[in-house]
Amino acid sequence: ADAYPQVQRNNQFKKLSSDDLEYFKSILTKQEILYFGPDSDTKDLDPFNEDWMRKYKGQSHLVLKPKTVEKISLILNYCNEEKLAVVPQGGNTDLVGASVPVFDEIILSLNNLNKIRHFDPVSGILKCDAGVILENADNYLREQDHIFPLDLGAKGSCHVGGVCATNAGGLRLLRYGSLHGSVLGLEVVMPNGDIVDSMHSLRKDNTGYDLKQLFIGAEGTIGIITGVSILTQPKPKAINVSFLAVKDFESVQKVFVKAKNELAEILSAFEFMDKRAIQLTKKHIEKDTPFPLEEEYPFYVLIETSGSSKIHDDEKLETFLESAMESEVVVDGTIAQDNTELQNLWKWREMIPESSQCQGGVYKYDVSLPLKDLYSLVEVVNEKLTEANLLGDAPKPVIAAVGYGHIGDGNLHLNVATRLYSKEVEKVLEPFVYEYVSSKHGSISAEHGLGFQKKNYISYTKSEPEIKMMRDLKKHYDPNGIMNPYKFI
Ligand code: FAD
Ligand code: 2HG
Ligand code: ZN
Repeated sequence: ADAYPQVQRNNQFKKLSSDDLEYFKSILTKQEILYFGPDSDTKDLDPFNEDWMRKYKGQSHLVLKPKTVEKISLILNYCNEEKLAVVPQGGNTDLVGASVPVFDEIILSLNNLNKIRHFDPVSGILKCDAGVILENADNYLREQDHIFPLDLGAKGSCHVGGVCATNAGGLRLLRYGSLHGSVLGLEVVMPNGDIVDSMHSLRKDNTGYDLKQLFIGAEGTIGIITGVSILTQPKPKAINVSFLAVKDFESVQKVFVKAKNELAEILSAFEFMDKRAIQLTKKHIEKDTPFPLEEEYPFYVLIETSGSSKIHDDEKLETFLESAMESEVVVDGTIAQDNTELQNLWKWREMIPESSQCQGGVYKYDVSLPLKDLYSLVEVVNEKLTEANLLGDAPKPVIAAVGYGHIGDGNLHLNVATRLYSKEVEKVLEPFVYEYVSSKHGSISAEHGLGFQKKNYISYTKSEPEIKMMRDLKKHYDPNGIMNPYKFI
């Protein structure tokens, strides 16, 4: 309660009793229950109570890790009857405080529901449990000459069900599209314990409402996803990565247009980062940057191509780069010569979230903005923090405010890396960032969701009728409000 003075525990939720525990023990094995009594230190539950950024921490004493869908159904039915609040949890890599309890909610972890169910190599459709780790699903698919249609830096921990619950976008959305398109079916346990089997494997199915969409991006506020049916993609035979330096943000946009036109069907990622993001990452990973940082390169772009013919793709990329450098849209560039170099170039992009988080604290804003306005947010935030005398060498709290993200999706990540979490810094940033995004007709959450962090700010992007419709849906399916309370809805 002290940690979150702005919210009160809802006393309509029951506090866990010994009878409740006895019930859970009667349906689960010892390996499926992690419990620490009311007077005990819950330190061993920190990995479940605390989020990846170490910004949010709940006080749950109980983690349930059921191994079957039927047990999840029994648990939810009981919690609903008894009015015990529940937080569904996947890999706990969420970045908006959605995956951890706020008070004493029971954590329902999907860690033990982790089997691949079926793969059809002809259609490319994978069916798996929600708790399969994304990287494990991708490795399994690679053995079958396919890939998962989503990739992100947290792949070693996040779950297939977790990425669906957040509707994660990731690094190749521009090529493979959103999960709203590639997920073909879900299996869901509703708050009353009903199991809704909607594990379809049809590309086309226009028979009424597309119910699975209700759970994709719902952040565990309506039901628990237990199974996922998803269209996967053939494994590309040739991958190239090129890292480019450009002189201003206008050139980032010019390179993007050029890449769409000239790399066309083989373009699989178009990411950008500013110089400050690279400086921060260099400090963290202690490696030599692809280009000397003394050069005045304010922006960097990572372009990936994926195709079926190496000779064809190499030629296309080289021609593209030559002409981009000739026309001075690109001022410097390198192409990975082998897989190790390719991985190293990707590191300069994928390590930014960790590099901005590990210095003490980080304020993360994940926004959609029209491309022409995308970087202006980073500039105004830097100005505001400087004006407030909060940015610079210690003891100032802010180390750097950096910008990077998925240009192909119009998605900026603004990370304000700090030496500690500070209310003073937060006050400068919020609600300013949300107001700014709203004034440009953007979205205050492009891909990470709303969670606890943005619970009070949804109206900056959604209208009153839209919010009402969401509330009505929530009330209808979760009348006792037990699913992931205190979050955005
Ligand atoms: P959790 O963090 O455990 O949970 C996320 C939300 O989903 C919570 O609300 C939780 O209650 C709910 N939930 C989880 N599992 C279920 C389920 N089975 N049923 C119902 N609800 C459930 N996101 C992007 O979009 N793009 C990126 O490129 C990206 N990169 C990242 C890189 C790093 C290093 C990190 C740490 C995070 C990144 N993210 C990114 C954030 C992203 O939201 C998560 O990594 C991922 O989507 C969450 O999956 P998870 O299994 O960890 O879910
Ligand atoms: C990414 O694109 C993720 O790397 C994380 O979405 C962004 O940490 C962030 O702000
Ligand atoms: Zn992202």
